[in-house]
Amino acid sequence: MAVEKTLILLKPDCVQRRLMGEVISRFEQKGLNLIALKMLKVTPALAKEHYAEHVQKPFYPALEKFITASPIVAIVVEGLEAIRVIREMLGATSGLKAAPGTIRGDYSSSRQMNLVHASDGPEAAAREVALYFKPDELHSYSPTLTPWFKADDE
Ligand code: 3AN
Repeated sequence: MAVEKTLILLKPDCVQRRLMGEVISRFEQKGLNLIALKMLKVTPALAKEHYAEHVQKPFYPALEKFITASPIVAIVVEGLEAIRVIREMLGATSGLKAAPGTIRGDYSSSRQMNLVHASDGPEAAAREVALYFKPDELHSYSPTLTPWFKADDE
């Protein structure tokens, strides 16, 4: 099992709706480590880099308007299979389709205002972490509770 880093964004709707603590708590309670965290305003240029795969799509102007409308929080989370685990914790892209018990399923009723972004694979994670953080802003550490989250041979 690989220890992975993944980029999380608490999107403008998450910040505005006072759900930052709730979402961060879920990652902490799962046993994942937050190793970098900052609040920032996404510029149109950063939005185009982040959403490079969507820039040509008809919905992109609305997506850019939304993601640049209000501050976001960027977080790097580290943990075993963190990329897949967190995508599953978020649920489907649309809050209307996301399963109950997932973050979007519990708190979102929207495809655009779906509260949280998470990298969808190892290449995206490496690219996206580098978009928001310099290498010396990442702070890996071993929590003292580690022996209580999983057995040594897992
Ligand atoms: P996820 O956040 O689950 O990785 P992506 O990367 O496919 O989802 O989409 C990112 C954002 O792009 C969505 N939150 C939504 O705002 C917008 N988006 C994606 N697909 C569509 C679509 N078919 N129509 C409108 N907006 C879309």
